[in-house]
Amino acid sequence: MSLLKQISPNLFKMSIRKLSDYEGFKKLADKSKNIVTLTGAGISAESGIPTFRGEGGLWRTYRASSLATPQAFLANPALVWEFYHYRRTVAFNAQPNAAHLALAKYEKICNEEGRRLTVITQNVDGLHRKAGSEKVIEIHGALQKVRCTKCKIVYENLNDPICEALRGRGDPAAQDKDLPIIDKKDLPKCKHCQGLLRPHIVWFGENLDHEVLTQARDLVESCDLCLVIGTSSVVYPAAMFAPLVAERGQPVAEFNLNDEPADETFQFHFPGKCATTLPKALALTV
Ligand code: BJW
Ligand code: ZN
Repeated sequence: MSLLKQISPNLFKMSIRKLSDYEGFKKLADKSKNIVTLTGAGISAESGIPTFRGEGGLWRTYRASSLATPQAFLANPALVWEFYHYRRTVAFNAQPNAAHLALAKYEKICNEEGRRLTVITQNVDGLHRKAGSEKVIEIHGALQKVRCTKCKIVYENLNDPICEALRGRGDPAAQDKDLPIIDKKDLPKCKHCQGLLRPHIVWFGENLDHEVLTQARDLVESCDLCLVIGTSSVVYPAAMFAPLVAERGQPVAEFNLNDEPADETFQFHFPGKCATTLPKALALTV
């Protein structure tokens, strides 16, 4: 809790009101030429996709952070594939919400006016593209893609289940000990070389794709407005993007359930569910 909130709740409320100046934000957005939005799990929460660090962040008894590692895949590829089979099914069946749709609509308005809006997302659920956003940089990969552990090729695979052995598996309420073990030879195989496939996701301790990171950094270094939507801003390198924009003296607007901004250098903070606050801030009906 901030010191201001503790010593003067009224002053705190006034400062929050100033930070959530919807009219001021809209005026600024409409004259911005190169807008970057950095999104995280919170933007998909209202589409029924659990956030990582909130309630529902567990699968069976596992934290996502213990399964989303190269070590976990090496030790137990069947368990990690069960987890991702479940995540793929949830994401493939989810629909974009008003926050995704507002960004897609505002990108079109920007295009018509010779301005630019790009989504840099940490999410792997594909909902920005489903909503119609065209300029999307998926810095942590995508559930729709697979990568071969042998020949390294990356390709789209939308099959659900991705292989017969995973049919009916992945139930988050099941217990590992009650389920037959899936043989490694029955896990998803590369269509080119038959090597073991893995989800095309950036796991903890892995580097982001160099080209993708360069594209994201270029935007962070050149944008004139940054929107930070539904992210806890704790995972690097994404966590440093918005503070870098603010350091250049450019405005940052945060949309989060939290009452307080993640960084005191942010110019705007809109507390609440972003499916409500974002369309309101952009004055769009979706
Ligand atoms: C709402 C809402 C609503 C809810 N409306 N808001 C020390 C310092 C610096 C770096 C490191 C370090 N120690 C280790 C590292 C490296 C590590 C890292 O950053 N760790 C931190 C935890 C400290 N980073 C990496 O490993 C990255 N690689 C890398 O850095 O390589 C070089 C290197 C390696 C090793 C050491 C050092 C350097 C790779 C990161 C890849 C992250 N991948 C994951 C998993 C993907 C797996 C999968 O999806 O299956 O990506 S982690 C997980 O967190 C996922 C997310 O994209 C990411 C960010 O989470 P996000 O989106 O912010 O979600 P939540 O749940 O945290 O927050 C939701 C927010 O929404 C909350 O704020 C809510 O309030 C809000 N909200 N509902 C508005 N309706
Ligand atoms: Zn292969």
